[in-house]
Amino acid sequence: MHPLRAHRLYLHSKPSRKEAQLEKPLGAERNLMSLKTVSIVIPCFNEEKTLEFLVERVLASDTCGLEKGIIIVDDKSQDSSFDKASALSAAHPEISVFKHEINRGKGAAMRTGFENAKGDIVIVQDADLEYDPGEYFKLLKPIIDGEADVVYGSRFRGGDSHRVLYFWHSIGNRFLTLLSNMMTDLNLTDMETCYKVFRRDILNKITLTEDRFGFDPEITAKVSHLRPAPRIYEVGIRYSGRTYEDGKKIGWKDGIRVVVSILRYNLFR
Ligand SMILES: Nc1nc2c(ncn2[C@@H]2O[C@H](COP(=O)(O)OP(=O)(O)OP(=O)(O)O)[C@@H](O)[C@H]2O)c(=O)[nH]1
Ligand SMILES: [Mg+2]
Repeated sequence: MHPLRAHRLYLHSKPSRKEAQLEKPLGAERNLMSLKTVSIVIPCFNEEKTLEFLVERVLASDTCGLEKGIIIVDDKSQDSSFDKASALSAAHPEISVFKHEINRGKGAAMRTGFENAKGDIVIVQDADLEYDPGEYFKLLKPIIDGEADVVYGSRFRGGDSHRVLYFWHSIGNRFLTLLSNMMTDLNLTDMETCYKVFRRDILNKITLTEDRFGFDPEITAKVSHLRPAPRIYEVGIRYSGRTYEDGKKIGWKDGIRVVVSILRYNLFR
């Protein structure tokens, strides 16, 4: 923090009117009055190693004063994920757990989560530890400030730290984002990011059908085709990618499904 600014905070904790306007764009207060709650939807498939730790971080996260509701959707895990999710829910009333009777994929888990999410804003949160809930405040800010309706957290923008991992995987990600951008005419840098944040009213306008990893291109395409067009923002986020030994599951076949979804939801609608 700038030394002068610290001095001001110490001497006069209340900022001048002009400073307050600089920090908060017009509309921020109006938005905070209408936006009270945030739902964090966590799709979970065999994540017993990370689920509890991840949920602890979600519980501790700064959501800019919005009340949190956490929805865990267990996608017929074969490990102890569901039991762990149930224990978390018993200990914390803000956590609800839903269970699929057969494994249906991330997209289907997200549909179950969205149907049960009551928040004014909805955040997608994977159950592994690749993304950091400590960044919610950054992702929420453009919506609370009244500037954005949708925010994507980009692993390829900004100066935050990223674990250095698979080269071809990152080329694949950039290719999928490029193809999606060519069809949607958006200049996203990371269409495949887990961190996608929506105002509830935007989600209400779209119907999702993809069961697996076609979820990301489908939701991106459908949001981009809405009229009036929602205001989409990106913020740079940290990323701590996991290795296949750590439990990474996504593979080249999922990439093909993503290509099919990009073409399908942009060209045939
Ligand atoms: N792989 C997979 N994940 C699922 C499924 N259903 C729900 N999920 C959850 O969806 C989220 C994303 O899955 P990940 O396998 O982490 O996918 P990813 O982050 O794109 O790829 P990784 O690099 O493998 O982490 C995780 O929280 C999973 O637990 C499923 O059927 N398969
Ligand atoms: Mg992951």
